[in-house]
Amino acid sequence: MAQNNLKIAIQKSGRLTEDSLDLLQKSGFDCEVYDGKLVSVCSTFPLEILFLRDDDIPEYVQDGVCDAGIVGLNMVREKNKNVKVLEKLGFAKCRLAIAVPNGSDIDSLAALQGKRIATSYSESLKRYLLEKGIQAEIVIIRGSVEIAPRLNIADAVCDLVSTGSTLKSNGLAVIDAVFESEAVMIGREKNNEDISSLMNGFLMRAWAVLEARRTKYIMLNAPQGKLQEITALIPGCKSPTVTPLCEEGWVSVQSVVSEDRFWEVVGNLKSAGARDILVLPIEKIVR
Ligand code: PRT
Ligand code: ZN
Repeated sequence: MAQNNLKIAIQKSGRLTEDSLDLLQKSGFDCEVYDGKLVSVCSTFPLEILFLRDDDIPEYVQDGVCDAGIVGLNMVREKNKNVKVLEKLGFAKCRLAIAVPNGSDIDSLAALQGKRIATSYSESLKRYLLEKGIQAEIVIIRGSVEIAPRLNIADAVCDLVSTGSTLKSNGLAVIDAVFESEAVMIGREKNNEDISSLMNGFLMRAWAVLEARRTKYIMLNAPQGKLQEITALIPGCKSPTVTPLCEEGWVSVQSVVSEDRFWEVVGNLKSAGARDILVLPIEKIVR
């Protein structure tokens, strides 16, 4: 393996793989990927991508086998290694939830006292129950946790839920959530000088893409007399670009709007008199 390359671990094959590769590729880290490949060396940056099982990534980052990793926050919490969450990545969103069979007399966290809960997230569940003062038996199961109540080996389950359809099709309903999760970029608290400098370059490129994904570029026409009112409606818009239009009394305004409040802001702008609102995706933002 080449020396002095930054090493980032991503999941080899699973729910995180495609979005992790997409983020790296959009950030300008071109690499060759094909089935069975374990390491890929980037042609555009001193970076090696290691393809691993997601369970191993927190420990490998902690121990310096790799310098950064993309993994679910659920895995970071479960493994409880000495790693730092550098950035939330906005994909693979889910929550670790506790569910019981429909019709069960367990209807709250408190009612789990003395009951059996099946999970593959035993450490996270153990910490949660301790924090909430609930004493319950944790039944550790690897995979297909939802079936445990039907087999009468547990009264409840604690598993990751995204759409909720797996729980529903197994006749289970959520009664409590342990935490929310999404894919995150992790690293170590401290790195040597060489790795630190590579890491800064790597993160600057990734942040530029992540920031762009969270925002849209907006262009609109506004009556000059309403300019102040209209720009005040654009959150975080300190100095929009304002250009006069041929039509007297009208100006064109350009700014960025965050994706999560987008429709609310556009609705308000329209009501305030903005016209011909154009919205464009942004490729990268470097702050
Ligand atoms: O082989 P390797 O160990 O690398 O992969 P894996 O099989 O352990 O992991 P994988 O690929 O299944 O999941 C990787 C990561 O995706 C998880 O650690 C989470 O961070 C994230 N993620 C997001 C999910 C889900 N959503 C999810 N819904 N991981 C698993 N599920 C499962 C859940 O366990 C349940 O069986 O999907 C089912 C529920 O889905 P819904 O949509 O029916 O609610
Ligand atoms: Zn795994």
